Amino acid sequence: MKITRRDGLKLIGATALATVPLKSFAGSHTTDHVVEMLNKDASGERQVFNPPVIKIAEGDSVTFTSTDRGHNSASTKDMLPDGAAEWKGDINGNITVTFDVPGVYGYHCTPHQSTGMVGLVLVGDVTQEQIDAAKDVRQRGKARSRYEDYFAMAEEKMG
Ligand SMILES: [Cu+2]
Repeated sequence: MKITRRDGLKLIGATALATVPLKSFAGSHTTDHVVEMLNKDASGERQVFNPPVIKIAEGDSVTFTSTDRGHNSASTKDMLPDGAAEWKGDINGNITVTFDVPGVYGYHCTPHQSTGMVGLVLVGDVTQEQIDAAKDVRQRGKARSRYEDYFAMAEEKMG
């Protein structure tokens, strides 16, 4: 009963999409956002992060969840703000990344980067210069066309 099982996983993913407010020791409020790693999204796009572009506040975190198996989340070289830490999750593993440095972050799934499994995290008040710098990074295969869409989405979120 493969379909039933898959529907069950989708439901779990939908529940996990709710944002969870966290309280830091300093008493300021930060939020943990959820990005799912999917074999296929609701519109039929294969090997995607959902949502692929997310705008968060400085100090917030993102949990990349292994809703479907076979994926990970890893920061992409040259698509990080100066001073920001790289990350690389395990395949099939969830990873929570805290974003303390504002700017534009590009990331990918290690086995599916060339098939377009990439995404953007926008932290704080992102500038056009920061988006342009991320656009200048060379992309291969389907990541190139996906990023064209994603940068357009990023620019909408910026304005
Ligand atoms: Cu993947």
